[in-house]
Amino acid sequence: MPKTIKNLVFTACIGLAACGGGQSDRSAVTTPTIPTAPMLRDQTTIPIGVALAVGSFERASSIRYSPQASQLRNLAAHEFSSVVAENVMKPEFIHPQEDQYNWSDGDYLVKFAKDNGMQIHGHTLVWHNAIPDWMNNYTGDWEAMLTDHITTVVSHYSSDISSWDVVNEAFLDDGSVRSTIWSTHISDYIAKAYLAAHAADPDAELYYNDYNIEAMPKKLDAVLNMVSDFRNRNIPIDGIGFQLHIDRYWPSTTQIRQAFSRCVAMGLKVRISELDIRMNPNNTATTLTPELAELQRQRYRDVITAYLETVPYDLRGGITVWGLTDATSWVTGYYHMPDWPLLFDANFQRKPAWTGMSEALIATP
Ligand code: 9MR
Repeated sequence: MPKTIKNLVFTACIGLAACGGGQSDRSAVTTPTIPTAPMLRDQTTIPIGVALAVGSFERASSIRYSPQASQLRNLAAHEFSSVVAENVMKPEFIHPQEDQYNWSDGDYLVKFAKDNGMQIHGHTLVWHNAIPDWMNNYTGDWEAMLTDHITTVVSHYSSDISSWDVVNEAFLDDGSVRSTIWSTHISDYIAKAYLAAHAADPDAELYYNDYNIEAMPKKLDAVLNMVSDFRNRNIPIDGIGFQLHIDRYWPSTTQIRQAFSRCVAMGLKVRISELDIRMNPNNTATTLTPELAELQRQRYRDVITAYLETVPYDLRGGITVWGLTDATSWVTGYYHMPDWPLLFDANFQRKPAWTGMSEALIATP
């Protein structure tokens, strides 16, 4: 596939559209923080995505409400060709009361993406986390409630969202089914979720999304057994999302290649859906030294190369990183230690990690 490096006129247009999405911070239009070219999105024809914060509860990183919102939008629109909501399309935020949906932030993300020629991937319809209280405490017909949620959300976005994480993280690392409100109250809930999503938008690509499936073969066994069972029963599923929340040591690229290959052998699409690479998993570092940054460059390059060499073009659902800058990654808050897992630093500058990803995209069409 030939590479296209788009010209600076096009790049400038993207910048203006990116700044046009909000009303509160027009001054940022005159504050260029973006390198010129080539952008990641121009180095490949597969979707290169980023998870974006949108909600007011994500104020530090929100592309809508943060004081740096316009810079965040600029960076996202220039470098990436695909977006996913880091949080605002999860049930807790999009369906806060049984009779109330909150479309505002999700619609904002969709408009931003469309204004900038980006695809939108939906995340996520069914998960054990980010559930509103009313769902947790539900006393009615659970299957009807879940079907209604899926139908309403997928239908609302059917013109704009072409792929969904339908069920997220339904298995434990040992391959057993995770016990959740859904498994407790609805028999065969995973299959029912895919049927409901497909009925609401027959054109949408439907993914199963999980972490550690690149590293734990028994967990991937469970996912692929589910796919085989679905195929026997005519239940639609198109692909597997490998979150790839990984670190500098673990897992090996050999393990990652083997896991991708197993999906490819079954004709499944494969997305890298939430990529980030922790560089301080043992809490021994206090800064990203040049040596660590170089290791991260190589690690990003090797992981992306593994994907491109293992997954044939037609089965590539794309690569998405889980956040824009190191300053607001979920990783540091979750693990309570310093880290720098993403492609851009706190000042919106490309890191060596960016170079590693770029090297892989350019080397392996
Ligand atoms: O990055 C997300 C963080 O802001 C949220 O607090 C958290 C809980 O909703 O979810 C994080 O994103 C997760 C994603 O939705 C599913 N895979 C794991 C991600 C990191 O925890």
